[in-house]
Amino acid sequence: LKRVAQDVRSVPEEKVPWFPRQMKDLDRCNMLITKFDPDMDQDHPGYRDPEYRKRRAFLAELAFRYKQGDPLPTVEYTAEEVATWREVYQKLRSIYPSLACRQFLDALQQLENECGYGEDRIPQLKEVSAFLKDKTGFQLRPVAGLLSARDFLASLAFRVFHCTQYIRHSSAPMHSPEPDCCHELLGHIPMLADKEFAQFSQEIGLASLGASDEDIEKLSTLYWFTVEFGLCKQNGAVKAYGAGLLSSYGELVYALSNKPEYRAFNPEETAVQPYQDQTYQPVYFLSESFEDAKMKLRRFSETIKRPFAVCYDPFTCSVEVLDQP
Ligand code: HBI
Ligand code: FE
Repeated sequence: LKRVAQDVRSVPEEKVPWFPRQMKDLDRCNMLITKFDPDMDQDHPGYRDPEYRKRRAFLAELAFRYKQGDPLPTVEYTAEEVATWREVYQKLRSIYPSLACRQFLDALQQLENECGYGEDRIPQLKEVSAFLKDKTGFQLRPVAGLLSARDFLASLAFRVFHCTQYIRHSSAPMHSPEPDCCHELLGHIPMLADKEFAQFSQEIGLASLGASDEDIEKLSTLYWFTVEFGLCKQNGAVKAYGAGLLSSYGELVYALSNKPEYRAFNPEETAVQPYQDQTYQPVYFLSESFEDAKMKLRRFSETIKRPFAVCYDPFTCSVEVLDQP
């Protein structure tokens, strides 16, 4: 009863959407979006492949059963899956040195040296999670597919990153309509090993907790144009740091050609820019540095109205909710 009374006091009038307060609450952040999955989307390259769909259902089950704190499931990948990985890895690896940002290249080198990254095998989430934990405190959690923006962003507040464990269909190695392990392991993981970038990611997550649907849409658009498709300046050249670019050969080359339009990253503008999830982006946003992007995002977050403030306690891995005076 006492708790109810306190809750009522801290959230006057407007209803605040539920959000996780402790890491184990992430077990409830499991809302999947099925628009790109191979059972629902007729354009998915695996839609007409019953073997592929069976495999996906098996891996989905592993993710559904996972509870916070469980050991991460190990997957025995088939020869066909490893062949797809090899093709993706070789193709992308060859263009990274000229197109990817410095932080990405440094971390990928470390992952190759210390974490079994390479073209011959698909890294296991367990080993990658341990690597990240050492570098930035981020850890991984398996997920069966595309998660709702609210649930996905909430986990970032706890430095938890949801990772799919399946691989794209072998008929389309250069593109996947949904996240897959190539996207997570090649696109996201190296960046999450960078301290500045890890903090940037967590701050988007913290800003999302209990936010209105409208603000979630803005934050997820910001996430899209930074974490997924962001570019940054380094030594006078434009480099990619977005995971959607770093896991798609075609779009990475396109984004760094002279064809697309670039604009300076500015959260107010970026947050309302319409985006493309079917084809290449019509516009990319360029940051001066992660430090700069983080500061701008922080200022923007302060303009998001919530009837409370949140503060992450790294000792208990929980979110403290403070009443705003
Ligand atoms: N779900 N599994 C998964 N992986 C992502 O990268 C992902 C997601 N859901 C939403 C999302 N990314 C973002 O594009 C934003 O909507 C937050
Ligand atoms: Fe992603």
